Amino acid sequence: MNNKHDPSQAGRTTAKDKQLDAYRVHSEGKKLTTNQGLTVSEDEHSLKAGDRGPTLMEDFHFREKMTHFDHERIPERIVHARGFGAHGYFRVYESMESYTMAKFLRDPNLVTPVFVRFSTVAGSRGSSDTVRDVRGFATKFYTEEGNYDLVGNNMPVFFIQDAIKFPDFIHAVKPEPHNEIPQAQSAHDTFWDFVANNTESAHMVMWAMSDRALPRSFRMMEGFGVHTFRFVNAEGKAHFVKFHWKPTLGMHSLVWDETQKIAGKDPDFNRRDLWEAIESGNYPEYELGVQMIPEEDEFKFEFDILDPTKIWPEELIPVRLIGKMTLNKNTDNFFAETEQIAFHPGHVVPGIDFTNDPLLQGRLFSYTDTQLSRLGGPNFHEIPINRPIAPVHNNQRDGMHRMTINPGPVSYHNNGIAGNSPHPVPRQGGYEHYTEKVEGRKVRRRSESFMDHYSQAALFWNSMSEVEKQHIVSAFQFELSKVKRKEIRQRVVEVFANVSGELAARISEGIGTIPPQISGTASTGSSPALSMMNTVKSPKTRKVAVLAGNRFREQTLFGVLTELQAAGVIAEVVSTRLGEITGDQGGRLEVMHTLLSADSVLFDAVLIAGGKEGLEELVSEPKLLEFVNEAFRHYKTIGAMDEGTAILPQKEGPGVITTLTEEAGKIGPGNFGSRFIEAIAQHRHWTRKK
Ligand code: HDE
Repeated sequence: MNNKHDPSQAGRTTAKDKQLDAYRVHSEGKKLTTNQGLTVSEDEHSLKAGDRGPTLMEDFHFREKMTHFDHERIPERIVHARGFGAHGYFRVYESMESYTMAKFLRDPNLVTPVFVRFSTVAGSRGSSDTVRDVRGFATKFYTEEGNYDLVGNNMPVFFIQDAIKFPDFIHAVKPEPHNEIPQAQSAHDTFWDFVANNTESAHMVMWAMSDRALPRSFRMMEGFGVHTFRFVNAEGKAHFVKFHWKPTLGMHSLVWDETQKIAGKDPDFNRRDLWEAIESGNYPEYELGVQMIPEEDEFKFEFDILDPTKIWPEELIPVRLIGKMTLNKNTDNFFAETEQIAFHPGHVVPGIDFTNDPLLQGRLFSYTDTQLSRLGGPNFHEIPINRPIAPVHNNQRDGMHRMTINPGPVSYHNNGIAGNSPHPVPRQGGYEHYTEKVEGRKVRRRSESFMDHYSQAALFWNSMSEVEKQHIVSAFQFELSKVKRKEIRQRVVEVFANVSGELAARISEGIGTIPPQISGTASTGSSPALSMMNTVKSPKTRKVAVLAGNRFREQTLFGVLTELQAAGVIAEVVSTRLGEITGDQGGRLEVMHTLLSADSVLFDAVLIAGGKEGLEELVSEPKLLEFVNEAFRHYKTIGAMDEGTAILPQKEGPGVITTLTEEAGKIGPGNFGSRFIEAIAQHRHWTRKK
């Protein structure tokens, strides 16, 4: 049963956590055994005929150990192979019972355990985190009424409108089949050939070329259910609904050059960030939002509300924030939890139903099907991470890896021997599908109302700030310049001229294509909610590299470090060698990184401490200036105190905070700390001239 109390206050224990506890095995201080429970006396040497003789077949211990090892891998997910998960809990703010029967959305006292898996889509399990890609955002709610899965992405639309095209789209974006190149990238011929020939992808391509595809952190991106679902209340009244996750830290992205460097310096950048945030008690939070349309208003909009390539602009249909999810516990075991979790948009609870969105309809088949080969059979729901906390009783039996022992002779319905149990529960909590009226001829066709491929792509473009527009143009240019076939590049520019003549003309500059003579745009509308510029700005959990050496100026640095800590900023000292450095008055600081192991791309901001001697030592390493200059080029906040100001590429400008600015010529902290923190909260200083 779900906890009635807040798990963050109670040792992070949820009903799911208690259930998992039954499967956790702690081996500290225990004897080594085989899988049969036999105590092992020796684990270094195989059983041999003589010291230098052959290994014997009868060495059951060797055979068992090696056989298990030989089979330790399972197929990676065909899409979303690289992912990272965490446990948490969800609570609704106020009862949503006038819209939905779902119990976890009706009772504000109910704490529902969740497991979330974030992922990239195209790359293999071992690819890097910071590639240009859509991010998966899949949530399993372990509710009292059974598991509910909200299997979403960090972008609200999709590349295609009908599930039958999914294999084609994925084949096009994955590495090309003849040579398995390139890994985890859309910058290649087949992806862009698909885009050029399947114009329904235009809107989603705009999102994929935007900064949304480069999240700074899983903690700083939105999530979307994408499809239109249905809420149904106890009276049977339905509302169309779209789901949103809004991160309380706001939405923030990396810059492209930075993502490429991080991919080499720390391929685990996003997963490490999530892990460390949870370990240090900075629990990521997301508010759940819903947009709702009463059933009778289905046809009141310019777009078809069932088309998954369309958003419902927030200015038209407001997002109502109805609850909050907090992630507060890392996994104990990546494979057992993150790798074996099986999501499915068809895992629903009473009060949540589907619509006829043809993309959603196809997904309802695919997700169980894929687990059969990935998790090896029909009993994957019995794997601990997948088990509902609600009891399971049915007549399903047997199959690979069956764990449950169902006593008794009866495994059919209707039966007399077992009093007809387990028995269905009509109209008393049993799931009943919404009795939507459906009528039609069997056709392989797309509705006419799905045919507008460009208006919302233009809406997205129009809603961007100039900085975001420039990033989109550069992304198109980067990607298309990796496309070898000239005719594909040309076709892509022609397709996007239908979105905006300006966009096509700007992409064309520098990639040798000829933009068609179109100057208009498919829509003049805009939706400010689409821009990331208007997001929440907070310094919390931002990482600052403190460049300091021996005899650093203690008086100024210690004060600022205290202020940073109070603001929730994480400061880590980078110096020439690990160990401790000593300030000019004997105070000490632990060095976390050397210039050899750290890079500015792994930090949000840089702080250069004062102190002539230490700085001279730092500057003797060529990497030091590169560190500062790169942070500057990536629009990051740079703070410099006292003599540290000497190594700034520019002494003033947006996001450059110094002790000079206030009291020119004088050394002293002034209000440096608060100005530095305020600048960090801005995330990036886009107006900086370089
Ligand atoms: Fe998925 N998708 N998908 N997808 N998807 C899978 O299921 C599929 C789509 C999404 O962390 C697979 O268990 C089809 C949209 C996420 O484990 C597979 C179509 C959205 C994850 C599958 C779509 C998603 C998946 C592969 C077109 C956003 C990772 C492994 C109709 C709303 C879940 C698996 C995790 C995973 C099929 C389109 C999100 C093959 C056929 C749209 C977040 O079943």
